[in-house]
Amino acid sequence: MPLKIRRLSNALGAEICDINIAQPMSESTFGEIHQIFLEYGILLFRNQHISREQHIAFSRHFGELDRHESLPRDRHPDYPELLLVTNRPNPDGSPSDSRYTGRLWHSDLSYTTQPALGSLLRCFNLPEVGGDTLFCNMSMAYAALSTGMKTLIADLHGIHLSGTRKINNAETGTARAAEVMRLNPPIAQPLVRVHPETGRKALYLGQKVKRFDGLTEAESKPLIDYLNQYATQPEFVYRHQWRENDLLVWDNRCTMHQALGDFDEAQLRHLERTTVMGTASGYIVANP
Ligand SMILES: O=C(O)CCC(=O)C(=O)O
Repeated sequence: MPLKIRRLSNALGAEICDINIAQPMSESTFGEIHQIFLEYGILLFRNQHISREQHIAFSRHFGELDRHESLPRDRHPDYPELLLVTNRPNPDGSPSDSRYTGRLWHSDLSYTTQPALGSLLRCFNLPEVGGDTLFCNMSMAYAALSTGMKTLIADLHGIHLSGTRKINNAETGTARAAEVMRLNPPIAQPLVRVHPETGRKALYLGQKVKRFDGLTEAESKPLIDYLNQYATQPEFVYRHQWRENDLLVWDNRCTMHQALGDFDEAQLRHLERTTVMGTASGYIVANP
């Protein structure tokens, strides 16, 4: 029997209903899930009371998992395949390094030469209200551009930086930011990427891009700002309101996302992510 799905928004996303991802899965069932993933860009599985091992095992169906060498401080101490996205303070009482993860529009690991294929984020704890995440469909956004704009941007490469920025006037972790920058030099990525499985073109940008290779920051900024605003307009967006035990899977090759700060930071928000490794893309920039 085909899987039951419920679309999440006009732009992207589908919930796969009535499935327990902890159960052993046949190749044909995963094949169906994979087709839905390629078609809708985001998959939602609700009510997944799974162990960390089961989260990791299910993620492996999508491909080889990253061990998060580019973000060593944010890894789970016992499971390098799990990245913590949490505001739970460290055991010594200091603030969590990952409490502001994802506050800029981005695609995971775009600042490496092997950007992520997909990410599987599982929700443990939520604030009373808010803590939502926005996603946008970058293939849909690309397809709706004018022919002239498509021609103009065809050969541009955006330089993706790994660094963080100040949020709410708080330093997001100077030592962590310095380490992430040292481990991850700026990488130029094609502004238009061809999805290796669907063949569809998609914009590949986000707020970690400050300029295009070969152009100055001042020359690049208007186009970067325009394309980021254009791609994140409501027509292309899905807003996910989390529930505990949600597992959300997204295709980083054709979507961007942003974690919102729309919640009381005194309340716990704790999620854990696996990251599926993608294909090689981009090059190190000598003079960032
Ligand atoms: O916390 C979230 O909602 C999203 C986290 C994020 O941006 C990421 O895992 O890349």
